[in-house]
Amino acid sequence: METLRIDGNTRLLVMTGAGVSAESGIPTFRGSDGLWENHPVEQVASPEGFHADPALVWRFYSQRRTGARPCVPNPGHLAIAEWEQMLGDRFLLATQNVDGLHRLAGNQRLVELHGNLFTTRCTRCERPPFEDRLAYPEGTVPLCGQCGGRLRPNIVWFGEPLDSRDLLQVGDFLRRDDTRLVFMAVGTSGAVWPAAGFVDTARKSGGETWLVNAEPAENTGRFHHFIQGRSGEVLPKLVTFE
Ligand code: BJW
Ligand code: ZN
Repeated sequence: METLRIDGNTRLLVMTGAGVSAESGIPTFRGSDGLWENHPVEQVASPEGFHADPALVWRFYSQRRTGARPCVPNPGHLAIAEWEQMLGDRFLLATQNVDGLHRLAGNQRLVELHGNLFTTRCTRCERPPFEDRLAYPEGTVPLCGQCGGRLRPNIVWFGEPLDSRDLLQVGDFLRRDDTRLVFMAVGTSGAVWPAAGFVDTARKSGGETWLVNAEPAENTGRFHHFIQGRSGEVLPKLVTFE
């Protein structure tokens, strides 16, 4: 297997997707049929879906919370946490995952692009998102204790913009010109934007690009290096620090 050499003049942006948590027991999105109880994912992960049937959407997220709660980081997460320890401010992790496992593994220089499964926010008032690990009873929609409005999962759904501060942080890191840039995508199908386009921004900044994935992704051709395999097996052996 190829190895990635990182010296004192290199910065590393890692971008992860559902595949990195698969070995922790969390199902991926497009691996099987992309359906949840016969509903297309877009129906339960979109503002239109929430508007049409908020109780159904809360049932979906309550199940996801119950499924993810007992899961723990796997060797792939732990390797990425170690890279942050080695690199400090020459490291950034942008994840599409909402399961919180990177933080549990120890990553702190972390951007959660699509939100977090264990936080909730109000659809009506400006109250900031708050921690919420509850699975709500079937058929119910929780209401805000401060304004009575409907609460919703703090997740970025299809058609919703990502937080501009998050995108700025990623963009700034990619465009820094003080060090050599390496961009690595792990466990992601490359189907969902804007994360699928980070590889192009990295290349425009002169970065070297790596993909680690169980199968070829939609944008494999955009990467300089593709390592096919499970992230829990590949990542612990991939990087050598010089
Ligand atoms: C392993 C493995 C192992 C398995 N080891 N590998 C064209 C251009 C640009 C944008 C668009 C476009 N068409 C449509 C859009 C917009 C849309 C989009 O991208 N749609 C595509 C589907 C076409 N994007 C959006 O809507 C985003 N917002 C946006 O663009 O806003 C613009 C805007 C601006 C101003 C105003 C308004 C709007 C938002 C996207 C939010 C995505 N949210 C989701 C759902 C959250 C629900 C939830 O979690 O509950 O996030 S979608 C779903 O996909 C989830 C994931 O984070 C995301 C990515 O999936 P991921 O991680 O890639 O998982 P999989 O399952 O697809 O792939 C796993 C991979 O791992 C596989 O390849 C396996 O082989 C591999 N693997 N085991 C290593 N052990
Ligand atoms: Zn409120």
